[in-house]
Amino acid sequence: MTEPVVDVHLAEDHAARALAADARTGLSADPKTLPPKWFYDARGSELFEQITRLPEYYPTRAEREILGDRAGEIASASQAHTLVELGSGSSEKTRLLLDALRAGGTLRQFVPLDVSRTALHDAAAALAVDYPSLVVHGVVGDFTEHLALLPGEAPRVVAFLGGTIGNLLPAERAKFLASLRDVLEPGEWLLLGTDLVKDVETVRVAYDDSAGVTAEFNRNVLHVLNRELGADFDVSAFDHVALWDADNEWIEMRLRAQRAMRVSIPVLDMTVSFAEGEELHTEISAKFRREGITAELADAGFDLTRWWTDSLHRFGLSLSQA
Ligand code: AVJ
Repeated sequence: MTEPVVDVHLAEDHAARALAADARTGLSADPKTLPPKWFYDARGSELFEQITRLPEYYPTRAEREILGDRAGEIASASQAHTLVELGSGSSEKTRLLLDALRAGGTLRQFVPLDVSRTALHDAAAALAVDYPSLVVHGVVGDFTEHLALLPGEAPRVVAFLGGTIGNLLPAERAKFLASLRDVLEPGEWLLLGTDLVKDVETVRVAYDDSAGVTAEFNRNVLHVLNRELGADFDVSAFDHVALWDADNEWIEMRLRAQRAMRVSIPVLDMTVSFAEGEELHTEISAKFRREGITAELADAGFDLTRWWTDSLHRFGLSLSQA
């Protein structure tokens, strides 16, 4: 691999400012809310890796099964010169796509976009050995804000995997898909992973595993606030809650205060009170149906041309054209 280029579209202190702003807004709201992107410090990313290996957490394995079966079809349909990956996917899934595009003879460039500069450098270093002729052009940025700057020679396939689109609220999803469509040329591609609606218990235990890893992952956001904002959350005084919202067809994670408390957040010059049993909302993870996601993509100007699921119909992967 030639020396990787990394464009930085985030100021050095962007993360610190964004976290402070999100915490101020979210902890003043009713109900209290924090965006899920703040789970992923080094410890949170490691806990998420552990989650992907839990027996109850099926999405990662289901999506990998689909990619293993369909990467060749994705490569031949798209004829992509550039693979763009939004968010640091597991390098294993990335490799399935890179291998297929290379075998098809079209691959030239890989553009990973992530908020974490270290995640990008690690990804680039790991690929350097096995893809010597691949041009890697990493972008440090937030996929909800920095799509306009996506480099890469057309036609591109933009991969947004893992079901992460389900962490956005419907209005945020619509905005994200429309802005992605805006930056693509007609004929370019979106490869989108979406977890599917299924029996409630299967979903619930995927977000409330028996080993308690997801509970630790959820509580980790309070450690992040303690470290980054000087807060004094008693992390062990919050219970992990995962509940299915049948109307919205999403699973919600919350942190429930075991007792009344006051938490001081010096960096924000703020004190936050929790009532006993009060719940801090930390994540939604929407589950999709084929018709629903097809319509959302169409509304944004994408034509869903291929749709695949794993053998147990738990997860959907769609290939859409701008
Ligand atoms: C990485 C966003 C796809 O929503 O399933 C895992 C994160 N949250 N367990 C998901 C997560 C709780 C995950 N995504």
